[in-house]
Amino acid sequence: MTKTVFITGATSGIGKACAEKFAAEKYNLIITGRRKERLDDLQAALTKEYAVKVWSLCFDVQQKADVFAQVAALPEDWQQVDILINNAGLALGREPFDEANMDDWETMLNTNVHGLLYVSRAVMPLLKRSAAAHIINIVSIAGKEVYENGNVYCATKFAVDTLSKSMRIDLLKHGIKVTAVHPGAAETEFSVVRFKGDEQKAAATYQGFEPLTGADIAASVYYCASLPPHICINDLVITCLAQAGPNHLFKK
Ligand code: NDP
Ligand code: 8X3
Repeated sequence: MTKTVFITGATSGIGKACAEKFAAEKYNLIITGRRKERLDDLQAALTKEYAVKVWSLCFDVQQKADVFAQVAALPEDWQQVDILINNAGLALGREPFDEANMDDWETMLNTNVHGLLYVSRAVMPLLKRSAAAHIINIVSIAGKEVYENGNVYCATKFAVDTLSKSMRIDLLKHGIKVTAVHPGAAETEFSVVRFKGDEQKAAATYQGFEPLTGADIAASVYYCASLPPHICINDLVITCLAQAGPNHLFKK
C-alpha cells in the first residue's frame, strides 16, 4: 500500500525538498504551511510530475485549536500517516540576550516548540494506524551546541532535541520510530527570515563556503525513513564539509 508522509513547513527550503523527494519515491503527501498560494502550486506540481496524491493544509503551527481542527477534518482516506516530518520552524534575530527582541523569542518558542508539540499530538492518532510509523524532527546543530547570540533559537532546538529523546522512549510501546535530524548551515529562506528580509545579510551567511541545500537534508531524511522496520536512526548530525559545529566554520 502507498505510504503517506505529513510534512510541516513544506512551502520552502528543507520541507519543500522533503516533499519533492518523498513524492519522487512515490509517497502520498500531506503538505502544510501558512502560505496558501505556495501550497497550491506545490500540490499541483507534485501531482503532475510524480502522479502521487497530495493534500494540503494551511495553518500556523502556533494556533493549537486550528492545528487540531484541521488534522481532525482530514478526509477518511487521509487518516493514516506513516511518517511525520516536523520541519516548520524559524530563527528571528541574532542579538545578544540583553538586547534581543522579546516578541521574537515568543514567536520562536511558540513555533519551534509549542507548534511541534501541537502537530505531533494532533497527528498521533493517525500515526498509530500505521504498522510502521515514524516521526522525524528537523532539529539543528544549534540544538547540540550553543553559539554567541543564538540564545533563544538554540534553546528551542535544545528543547526539540530533548523532546525527540523522550518521544522515542514514550512511544516505544507503540513501535513508533523517532529520529532527530540536526542540519548545519543550509541555504534556504532561513537566513532571510532570521534577518527579517535583509537579503544582503542573509546571502553573506553563506559566502566563502559551500553550504548544504534543502535537497541534501531531504536525501538524509529519506535515508532514515527507508531503512528496514527494525532499524531506527536516533540522531543524525549533518554539516557541510566547511563546518564542524555552529562555532567552527571555515570560510575562504
Ligand atoms: P525556510 O525558511 O526555508 O522554511 C521554513 C518553513 O517553516 C516554511 O515552509 C514556513 O512556511 C514554515 N513555517 C515557519 N513558521 C511557521 C508557522 N508558524 N506555522 C507553519 N509553518 C511555519 O527554512 P528551512 O527550510 O531552513 O527551515 C526548516 C527547519 O530546519 C526549521 O525548523 C529550521 O530551524 C531547521 N534548520 C534549518 C537550518 C538551516 O541552516 N537552514 C539548519 C538547521 C535546522 P510558511 O512561511 O508558509 O508558514
Ligand atoms: C540553523 C543553523 O547554525 O544558523 O539551525 O543555527 S544555525
